[in-house]
Amino acid sequence: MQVKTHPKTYVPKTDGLWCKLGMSFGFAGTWKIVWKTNARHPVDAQRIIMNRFRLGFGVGLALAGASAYATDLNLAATADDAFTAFVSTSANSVGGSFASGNSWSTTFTGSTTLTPGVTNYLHIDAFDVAGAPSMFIAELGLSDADFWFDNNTQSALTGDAAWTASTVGFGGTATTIDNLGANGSSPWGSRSGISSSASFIWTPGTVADHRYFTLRINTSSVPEPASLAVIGFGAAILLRRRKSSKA
Ligand SMILES: [Ca+2]
Repeated sequence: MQVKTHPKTYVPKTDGLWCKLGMSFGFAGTWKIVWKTNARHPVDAQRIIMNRFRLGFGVGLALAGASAYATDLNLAATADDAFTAFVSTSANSVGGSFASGNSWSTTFTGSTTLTPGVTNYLHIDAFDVAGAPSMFIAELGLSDADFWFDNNTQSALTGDAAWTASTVGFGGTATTIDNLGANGSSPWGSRSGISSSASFIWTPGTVADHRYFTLRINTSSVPEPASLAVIGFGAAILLRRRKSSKA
């Protein structure tokens, strides 16, 4: 284990995680405490930051923004004939769109930042414009381990068992999903930029109907960065009170 010797570096004896605190000065005399840590999980980050306070580093904590916790969802997809991708914090509501495409021979990409601390849902509205055949195919990735798909990894493909589908709407009555073959199979051939293990999928029903595909994205429930900052300020006030009551 590499032991950091920087005086402002907190080194727990057990797991090698460290946290560095410093000050950042802004306009009109404003300032904030900024921090850097090798902890990959927010719970670990919170623990070592709180340890700093217990060590007597009694100042207010203002996190340098929610970016430290941001997890991005990346999508590469196409449909015969068109799709729009949304991300939502509800299985039943559509959420905000972040990617779309309307030409099956082109792979469309998009990325969006997930809402931390809650389950997110990827919703796909796929629809046929020009008649049979019809399909949707996609490869998904998550930028870090704060979120995971039902297969407990940061990667997902169409054809995975975790997808649900409806012809009514998101969260509507579920329907079966037809697996039309792996990427590369006829009539669409190999769609570039999408894993060869991804499958072309659709559902039974009238061709012209919209298909509503959903994939759940899981996370552990953790305090939001804003709550962490409040906890930090609370700890600082407690430390000040203890000091002044001793004096
Ligand atoms: Ca079609």
